[in-house]
Amino acid sequence: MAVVENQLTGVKLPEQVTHFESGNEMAATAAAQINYHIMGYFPITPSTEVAQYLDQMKARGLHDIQLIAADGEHGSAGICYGAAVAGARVVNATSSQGFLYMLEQLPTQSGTRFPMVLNLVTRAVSGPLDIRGDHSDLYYGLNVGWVILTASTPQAVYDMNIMALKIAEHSAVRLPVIVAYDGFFTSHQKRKVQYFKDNEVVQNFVGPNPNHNYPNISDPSRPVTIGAHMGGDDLLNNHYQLSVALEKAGEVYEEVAREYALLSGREYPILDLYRMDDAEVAVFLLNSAGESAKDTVDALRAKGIKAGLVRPNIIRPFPAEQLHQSLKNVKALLVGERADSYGAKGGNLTHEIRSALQADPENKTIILSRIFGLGGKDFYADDAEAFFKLAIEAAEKGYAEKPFDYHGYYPGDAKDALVPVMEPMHGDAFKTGLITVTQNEDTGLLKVKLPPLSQLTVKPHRLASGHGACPGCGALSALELFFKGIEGDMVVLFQTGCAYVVTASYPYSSHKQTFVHNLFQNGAATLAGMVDAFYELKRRGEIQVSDDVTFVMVSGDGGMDIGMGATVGAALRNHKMIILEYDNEGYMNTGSQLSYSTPMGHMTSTSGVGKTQKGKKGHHKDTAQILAACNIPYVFTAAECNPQDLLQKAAKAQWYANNVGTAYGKLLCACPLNWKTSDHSGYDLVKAAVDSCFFPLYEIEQGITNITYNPELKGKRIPAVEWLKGMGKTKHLLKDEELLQNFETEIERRWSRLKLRHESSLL
Ligand SMILES: Cc1ncc(C[n+]2csc(CCOP(=O)(O)OP(=O)(O)O)c2C)c(N)n1
Ligand code: SF4
Repeated sequence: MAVVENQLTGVKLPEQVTHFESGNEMAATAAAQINYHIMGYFPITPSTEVAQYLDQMKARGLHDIQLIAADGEHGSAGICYGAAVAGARVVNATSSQGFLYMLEQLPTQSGTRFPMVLNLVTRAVSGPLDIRGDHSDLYYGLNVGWVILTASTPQAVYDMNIMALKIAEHSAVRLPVIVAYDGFFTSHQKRKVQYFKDNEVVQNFVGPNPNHNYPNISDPSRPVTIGAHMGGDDLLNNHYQLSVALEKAGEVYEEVAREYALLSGREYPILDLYRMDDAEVAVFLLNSAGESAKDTVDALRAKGIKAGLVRPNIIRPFPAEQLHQSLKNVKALLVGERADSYGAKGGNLTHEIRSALQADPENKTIILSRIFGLGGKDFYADDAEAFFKLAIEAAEKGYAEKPFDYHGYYPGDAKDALVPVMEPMHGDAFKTGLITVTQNEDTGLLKVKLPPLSQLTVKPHRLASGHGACPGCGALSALELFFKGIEGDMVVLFQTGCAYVVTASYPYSSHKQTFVHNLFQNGAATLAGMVDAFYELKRRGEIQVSDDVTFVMVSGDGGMDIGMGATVGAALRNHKMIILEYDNEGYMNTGSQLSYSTPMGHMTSTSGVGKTQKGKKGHHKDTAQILAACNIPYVFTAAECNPQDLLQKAAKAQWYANNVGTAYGKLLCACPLNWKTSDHSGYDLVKAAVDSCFFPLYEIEQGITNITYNPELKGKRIPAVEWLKGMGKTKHLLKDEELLQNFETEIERRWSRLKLRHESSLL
């Protein structure tokens, strides 16, 4: 127990525990102590850990929050909105693309005045993709009508999460609140922190849930209409009220921060003004960089330079008045921003500061703007010194030579250019003529003739060695096997996931054929555009290509959750392409969170096992049947353990994609890292999954189901437990008869239906 008395008042403080924790841990701790009703979430680095920590706590029975794994961030924001409309207390966490993907929902939440708290763990926005921290995501949120608190340390993350709910629910505010903290710098680095020992202290501070006093859907005796559309006057009035409430949130923030300081001993003024009393030159920085630059201020002060630093704790409402007061005597201020407002000659906050100072005709502060630290580029003391040097120069000259610039860029040197280690390959290199596909004149169904597999080794790998997959990763070997069945040129589009991340890390690429990456959930739509444009350009004679190219979208099972809408859309339009899903039963790239394809009871980082939780709830998604219902010409499942079968299906998929329309295939692949197995057991595990009929191998060709490998007829059927006992992620299932029985029953139900379909071409 480090603090017993409030150093401000001398009053005894409630007991606090001192720990060494990260920002994400502290956000989760605050949420668990508040004991929110609902968290709708979707994983994305670096915010994912918040849901993971909450899941682990839930498994230990430490809170009651209903953690709802959404199908994407748009869905997670919808879940949160719906729960808020029901009068529940709601929390969420996201980053970067996730924030952008949910953006559409955010003005509705504020415009209809339903409070909630969203942790925005800031990270660079694509493109190109970079998962490290900057503020480009946060800047998209400046206009959504949410209060925005900026937490610069793990301690502040905890404290502000508690303050945020009280501000959100204050009767004069009734708005959602973002707590923004820096991805990796604050989210992952552990620091000394304190939190209240007793959850009740936190719960008493935030008070009882006031949402029941406002219109919501949870009281059928008081019917309400929420979200009626508005005409111009009403909308203007609505937004005026929102604007007033957001302004009011600034005063409420001060009130709540004061009250919190009395409880905790920790103060969060609107502006953290470091040695600003008599500062003549200053730097303005958000969040963690602001903390780092304090040492530089001290060093400059030691040299007699009147330097100071401004770091806000809240940016919505924007603290214009406080800034203009604090900058009264400052001759030059450099505003460092981790996001640009392209073409505006300064990031958003630069312009907001300029406009704040405009209100004071006496103010003569010269404002410089520097964009720095994008994509997680570190900010060191040298960088802070460079910022102060620019401010000092401007103060001395009375003007800024270059008011706006980027900091830290460089032209590169020709001598550092990488020499390609291999040339991309195409055309004949990938054509063996050994695979033939013919169509039966009567049935219209395809027949594939394959050579002995050894002969196909003449076809080069399409993925170069040296990629970064884990040892024993089944995804890349299964993809390579599938590619062996495709003759000629391909254009591949990978959605975000392990297979993309480990094969295309700038400036390297393992792809010998044309490769494109686009947003996690939008691959099928993007490839649809590519393929149709390709055929249109060809039809108009604008491109000369002798042979058709095969277009393939590659996605993990997670990508088929968030990207299901785009996938179904592409399938229903029947574009000439293959959609290939490698199913490793989870979101592995982001740290093994559950996907809808994760089987029931399997342990992931968001379906933990403990006193009150037994792995994933609900059965695995039957994606093949969903795609079959789109009536595309060809659907298949395949696995590396039956290579001949897989290659036949690849050849058929190619024929259908090039001649008819969409083909979809699902490959089961081992992920030794997250299945918690040895590196060499992937093949056997996938085979066991197939032989237990958990993952039956079949195709649906022009609507006709055909089981291509029947372990029962071959006398190879095994109980599912034989498969499950081979993996660390399912060890607990072996001791749980009820769960095991439930799992086996579902496998049997799906397998029996498949057999009926196989027997009747009408089903
Ligand atoms: C809109 C959006 N939300 C979340 C993410 C974060 N994200 C990137 S890859 C991934 C998981 C991929 O899982 P899966 O498709 O199963 O492929 P795997 O990594 O397992 O190979 C997630 C959650 C993102 N990039 N964009
Ligand atoms: S985490 Fe799993 S899927 Fe990803 S590269 Fe490693 S083994 Fe492959």
